[in-house]
Amino acid sequence: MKKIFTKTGSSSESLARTGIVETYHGKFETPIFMPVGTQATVKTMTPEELKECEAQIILSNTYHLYMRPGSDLVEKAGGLHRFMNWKHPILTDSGGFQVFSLGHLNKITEEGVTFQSHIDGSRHFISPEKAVEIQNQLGADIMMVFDECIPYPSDHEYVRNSVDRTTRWAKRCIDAHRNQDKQHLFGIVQGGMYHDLRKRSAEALIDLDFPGYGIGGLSVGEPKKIMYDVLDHLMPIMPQDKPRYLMGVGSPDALIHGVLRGVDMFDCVLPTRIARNGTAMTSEGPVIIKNAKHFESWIPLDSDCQCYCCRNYSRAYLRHLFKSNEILGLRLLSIHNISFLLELMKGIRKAIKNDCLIDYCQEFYRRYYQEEL
Ligand code: PRF
Ligand code: ZN
Repeated sequence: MKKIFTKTGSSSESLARTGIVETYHGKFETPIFMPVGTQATVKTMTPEELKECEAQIILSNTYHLYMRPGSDLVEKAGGLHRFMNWKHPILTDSGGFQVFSLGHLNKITEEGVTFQSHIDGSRHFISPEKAVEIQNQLGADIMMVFDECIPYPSDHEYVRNSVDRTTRWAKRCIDAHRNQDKQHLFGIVQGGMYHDLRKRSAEALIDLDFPGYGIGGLSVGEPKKIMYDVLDHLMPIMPQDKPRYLMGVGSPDALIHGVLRGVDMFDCVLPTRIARNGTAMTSEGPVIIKNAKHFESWIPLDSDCQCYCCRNYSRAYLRHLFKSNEILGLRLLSIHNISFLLELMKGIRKAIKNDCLIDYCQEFYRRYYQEEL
């Protein structure tokens, strides 16, 4: 399999590493956070604004784009990059997770999944082949295999059968993939909270020699300790020379714990979602901008932040925008939160290169959570 990951640094105190991933639309540095653009837009932000926040790769969703506007239309537009005017790397999730969490699931069989649209209730069928065909049409730089994301908790026998089916589906995805030079297809490790099944899933997928691996089925309602335990057992058996992507995870604490265990890529709707309900992530912890205490506050959201929002606007103004339901408020907080997480990842990459990652994370943790790491 074509090598897409080059390791550029490592940490003597943990499994963390820095690297570069090469794709058809350019390179990105790891560890990285990928802002989520579910419907071919990172909500409220233009591609220029994303670039100014130093986003290097964004994520979009097969399930949503297939339902609306349809992958045929996106293909006619010249692919997702042209359609949404983002010229840099894009990763698309397979729809596996969304079918299970959003649609009204009707039936899972060996062939695939039947479900009803979350938009109009119409019936659809997605198979591994179909998920790959749609992602080939969308033209993302990194595509994900069609998997089953198992709810937490699930019993061992159910998870074992599901893991084995996800492995068989992964093989079918490889066979269906039509654009191997331009689009990299990642496998997804499942296995719930069971260490033996995580190992079984990882080993089977490693045999299939994917260029990179997602770690799915985590952050689905289990206690954080369970997620970190799974990573502790799983990460040491993952290939060193391939990127590892912890799917749907992006709170500051989980980013730090993931990086310390050797995760390279993350995505999460958290920064943009909480921005739209008026919560900013700052180096001193979350700020709820509507709080009365910001009424006459002339300081920026975060005095350590250089983003467009923090360079130009006071908390008092941002509070006013949110109190008045002005759209600019949603935009400015989204810009800030995305910048904040990307800046955290940049600091993490620098700390790994200088081999002072634990110090960096402890310092961040103390300021953000007023807690020890
Ligand atoms: N599978 C896929 N996408 C995902 C997940 C998964 O398990 C998760 C779980 N956190 C988020 N996104 N395909
Ligand atoms: Zn800012």
